[in-house]
Amino acid sequence: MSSEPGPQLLVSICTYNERENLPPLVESIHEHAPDAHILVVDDGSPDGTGELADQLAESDPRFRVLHRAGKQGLGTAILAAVNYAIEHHYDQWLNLDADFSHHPKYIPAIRAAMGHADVVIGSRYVPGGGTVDWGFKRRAMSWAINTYARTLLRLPVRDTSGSYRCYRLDRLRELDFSLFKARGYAVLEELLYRCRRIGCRFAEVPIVFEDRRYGQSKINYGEVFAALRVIASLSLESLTSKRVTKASVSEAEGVS
Ligand SMILES: Nc1nc2c(ncn2[C@@H]2O[C@H](COP(=O)(O)OP(=O)(O)O)[C@@H](O)[C@H]2O)c(=O)[nH]1
Ligand SMILES: [Mg+2]
Repeated sequence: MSSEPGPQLLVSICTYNERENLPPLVESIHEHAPDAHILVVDDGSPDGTGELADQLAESDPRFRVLHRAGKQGLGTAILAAVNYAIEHHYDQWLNLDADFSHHPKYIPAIRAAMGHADVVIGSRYVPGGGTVDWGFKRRAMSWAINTYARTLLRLPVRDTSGSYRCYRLDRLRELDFSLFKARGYAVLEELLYRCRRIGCRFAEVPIVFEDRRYGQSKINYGEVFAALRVIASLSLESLTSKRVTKASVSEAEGVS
């Protein structure tokens, strides 16, 4: 039997008021990915999620916490997580929501699919995937935003808006994150768009998305409209700009 270590995986969880969810979620991640490190990105949650995360980190060497001052949105929290993963030299980065909508039981299948892909999506919209207890309005909204993003950004995947994904960091290191336009939920579509432009291979693994166990959703109409705007602007950019990677920026600026 080979004793080669597998790729070093960082699992990130962005949190805002997820106190009840965090301990069972961490336990479940350890169960399904015992070798992975976990990073919590907390935005000063008023319910004390950040302090709870610090307590967990004291007794768990696989656990890290990033504190940010005040609620700055899921998009920038995800960017902070990828920045951390790149700076700390991990091989793969997997993000999931804190509320058990993204159950850690799918992590092994997602990691297995990384064998033939650079980005693996935990997908609601491939056979075997789905959502539980979603009303018509929520299903229609999700369908609309996915169709919109897929079409405008020419994304070769079915689930473009979920954050349950694993990325090969060597590919993300090629991206120039200073070019990112999105700060809100559209960071998720923008990551796929920029990965497509550098030729990443995508795969989707079915997940069943269940509604959160505790607490409340933080998404609102303001976030949705901001996402629609950013996706339209990226679509325009894709027609005009060749600047996606650090290398292409250097070329454009005449740096060798
Ligand atoms: N750090 C951070 N996490 C956030 C913020 N907004 C949402 N989250 C987290 O992002 C994940 C998805 O948020 P959620 O409200 O469940 O969105 P929904 O599933 O689309 O309804 C959860 O883990 C939230 O705690 C934020 O401003 N900062
Ligand atoms: Mg949620």
